[in-house]
Amino acid sequence: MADLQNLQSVPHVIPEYQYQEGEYTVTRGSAWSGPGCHLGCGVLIYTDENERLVKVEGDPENPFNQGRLCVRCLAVQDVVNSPKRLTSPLKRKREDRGKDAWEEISWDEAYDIIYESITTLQEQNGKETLFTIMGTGRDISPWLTRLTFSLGSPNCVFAMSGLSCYTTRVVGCIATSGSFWVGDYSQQFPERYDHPDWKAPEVIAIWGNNPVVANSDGLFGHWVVDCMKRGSKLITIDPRVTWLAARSEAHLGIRPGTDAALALGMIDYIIKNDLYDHEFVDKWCYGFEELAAAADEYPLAKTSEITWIPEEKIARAARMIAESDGAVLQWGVSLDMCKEALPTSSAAFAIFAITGQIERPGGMISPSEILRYSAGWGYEELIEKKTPEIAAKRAGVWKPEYGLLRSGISAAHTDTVIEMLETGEPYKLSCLWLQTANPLACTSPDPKRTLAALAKLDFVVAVDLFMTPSIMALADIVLPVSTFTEKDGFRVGDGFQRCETINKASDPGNTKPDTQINLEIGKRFNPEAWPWDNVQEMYGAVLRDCGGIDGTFEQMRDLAPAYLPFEYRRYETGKLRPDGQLGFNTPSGRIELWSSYFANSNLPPLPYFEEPTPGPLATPELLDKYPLVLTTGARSWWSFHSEHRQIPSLRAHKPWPEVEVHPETAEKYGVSDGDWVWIENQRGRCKRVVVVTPTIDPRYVSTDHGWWLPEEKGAMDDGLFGMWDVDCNNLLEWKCGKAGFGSNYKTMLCTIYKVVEGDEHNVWKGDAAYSYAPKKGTE
Ligand SMILES: Nc1nc2c(c(=O)[nH]1)N[C@H]1C(S)=C(S)[C@@H](COP(=O)(O)OP(=O)(O)OC[C@H]3O[C@@H](n4cnc5c(=O)[nH]c(N)nc54)[C@H](O)[C@@H]3O)O[C@H]1N2
Ligand SMILES: Nc1nc2c(c(=O)[nH]1)N[C@H]1C(S)=C(S)[C@@H](COP(=O)(O)OP(=O)(O)OC[C@H]3O[C@@H](n4cnc5c(=O)[nH]c(N)nc54)[C@H](O)[C@@H]3O)O[C@H]1N2
Ligand code: SF4
Ligand SMILES: [Mo]
Repeated sequence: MADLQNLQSVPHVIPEYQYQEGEYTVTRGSAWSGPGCHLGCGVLIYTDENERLVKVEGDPENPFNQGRLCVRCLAVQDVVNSPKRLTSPLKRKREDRGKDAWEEISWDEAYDIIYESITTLQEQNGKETLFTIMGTGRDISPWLTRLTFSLGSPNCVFAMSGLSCYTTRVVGCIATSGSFWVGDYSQQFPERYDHPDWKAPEVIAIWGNNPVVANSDGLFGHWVVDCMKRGSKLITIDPRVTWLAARSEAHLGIRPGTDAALALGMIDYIIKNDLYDHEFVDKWCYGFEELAAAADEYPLAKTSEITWIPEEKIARAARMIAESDGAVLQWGVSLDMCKEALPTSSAAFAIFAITGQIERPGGMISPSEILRYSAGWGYEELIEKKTPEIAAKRAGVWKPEYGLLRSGISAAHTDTVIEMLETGEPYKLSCLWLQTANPLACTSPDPKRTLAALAKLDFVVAVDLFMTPSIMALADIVLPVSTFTEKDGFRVGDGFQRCETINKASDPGNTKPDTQINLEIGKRFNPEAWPWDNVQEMYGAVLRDCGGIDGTFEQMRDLAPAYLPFEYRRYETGKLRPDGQLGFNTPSGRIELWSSYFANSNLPPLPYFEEPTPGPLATPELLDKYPLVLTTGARSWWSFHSEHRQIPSLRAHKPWPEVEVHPETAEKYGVSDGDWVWIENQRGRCKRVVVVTPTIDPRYVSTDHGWWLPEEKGAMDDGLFGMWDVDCNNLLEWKCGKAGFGSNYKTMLCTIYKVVEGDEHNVWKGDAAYSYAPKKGTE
């Protein structure tokens, strides 16, 4: 339980959160939520006398980012003030779906239509007929899950196949250790690098992550560089030579999708060479012998053959981790984006468990959080306890092999939702609330299949900052949302141990914050579940219910950024378990290398590797036509997923989608730097500009994701803002791992060839979805 008095605040030179600097009002706050980022860096927001946003600067007094910002925050005024923003609720007739035929309406009219349409469809088809979709989410998770559950539906969906972002790492860790772990960069201390208990990690293993660009999952990328300046050595496991890889002691240029084999190979090397931490393993690990037997199948030579990494590099990296006094697993989404992602995460984490890198300075830590109000808010109260018969209808929970969905996760299963839309079984999904997601141009694989499935819906509401291909194709009602400079809120989560407030600085015009929209709509449907008069009051209730803090939003704002006290080695003091017993929060009280959590969910209890399919070894029959290994979605500075393409100052840096190709490969395929090419495989193709670079292995190509062209015409018949030509998810498929988690976003096969005159656009004919394809280029 946190108490206001227990929280440590940061002394500010100017104590007020809002003050005057010359002609500007400056508002201190956090950059969580749209546009863009997850991270919530400390910002100073400058507004003029008309409450117009002028600029944003990094807050030098905020320990998190210490004044530093990346380009998307520095350009945020161009997004907030963009003439392309949605500024009014819109409606469109059902028969006009796909056409650019919107009519501006009032908020009241929009709410009336939403209330009537959803009520009618729920009366006809049952409450569960409604589902909601979010993408990566920013600060939306609690509000959207509560909205879903308060409307009586169990179906809140993260639109990725296999929920393959973050969830798999979290579940993989919780299944073995009862907690989620992050690297110790001193982020839990307001004094940061000067805190006497902290020491820099000796080794940071950057695995399928590009921290300086992505700043993902609670990590501000600069911290890695800060630690390097304090002596940390790097290992980078990435098919590309990233900026950090070029500064690493060892770069392991892995074949995409083979990370589980690498992890098992490293475990085997560590055990065979007696490099593991005997004391920690004996006292605090369970199932070591079984793990050793599983890893025994991955000797160095075989591991090297699978991963295409030289044996000596694997050995060196394993040794560096094992021999260090403090090593961090700095993992990224690439570990979630293979089909068998759960065993991949457990295997990678096991390396750090058997080498004892847990709960110690410069190792892996699991800071407690001030507020735990993330995804799932209200599931127990509004669905599980109230309507167990509806809980049993949550998409996917009835499948025996998806046992994990029944073990503390409240998400509906995305791949199952697509099947349900296609078959109408076991029940009909008829209405969708889409908030903070662009499934067609970004989140979901196989946009043709996704569109065909979603186009069957009877009613679709979308809540966004901008018009998108998904909204143009599907929505009946659109609600315009406010940015982080235009609203109040909290920044929590990701193992931060701190709480920041998002503080309203600029005029939102006729837009509303997600929280307010969900509160207002929630009240119409189910006032009991939304008893608060305004969002500030709701935040006070959240503080009380989810943080045990008896305080108001305004008090929290004055304290922010506020920190909880932190200590290391809590498994020795009983502070990692709710029952106060020593050890970890698992049935055995130890880190379960053999996981009873997995076993109880009908899953293999030990980590394992499966060849990526399709892949050069799993589907050799495809190799003649598609000999290159394709990885997608490596982040770039200038955009966040499918956002920012309509912001000229950011687009100027990277005007077109790109594919990275090694010089030898470029020569072999007859393409040069700057050429437009098609990347193609058995599922589809997309257009890219070639970037010839020695930083990628000749056998792989890497391309960016989330592309659409807001400058092109948007109507379905005009090609949905060019997305059919440039969306790399055309090459991906809906196919998740055995347990329902993980999908091959980062590992496919492909070929590349030049775009030639007369073949500049995708032409699709035939089934229902294809009829939505552009007319351009059709005969
Ligand atoms: N091929 C390939 N595809 C991928 C990936 C990959 O690596 N490769 N990565 C995947 C990953 S990890 C993720 S998490 C998903 C992300 O997928 P999404 O979350 O769907 O993508 P975004 O473009 O970030 O956001 C979707 C929409 O949210 C809107 N938005 C932004 N902020 C707000 C806000 O505060 N409120 C509201 N209501 N709307 C807002 C944006 O304008 C945008 O239209 O994409 C996935 N897609
Ligand atoms: N600027 C920006 N920042 C973002 C986002 C964004 O769109 N733009 N998206 C946010 C979101 S939702 C997420 S999930 C995070 C993701 O951020 P990261 O976890 O950093 O993910 P990526 O950049 O997709 O991939 C990281 C690295 O993994 C490498 N890689 C590709 N395939 C494989 C593989 O099979 N194995 C291994 N070991 N490495 C591989 C890529 O070459 C890349 O350099 O970023 C967040 N931050
Ligand atoms: S990581 Fe970059 S874009 Fe994200 S909040 Fe921080 S400065 Fe802004
Ligand atoms: Mo993500």
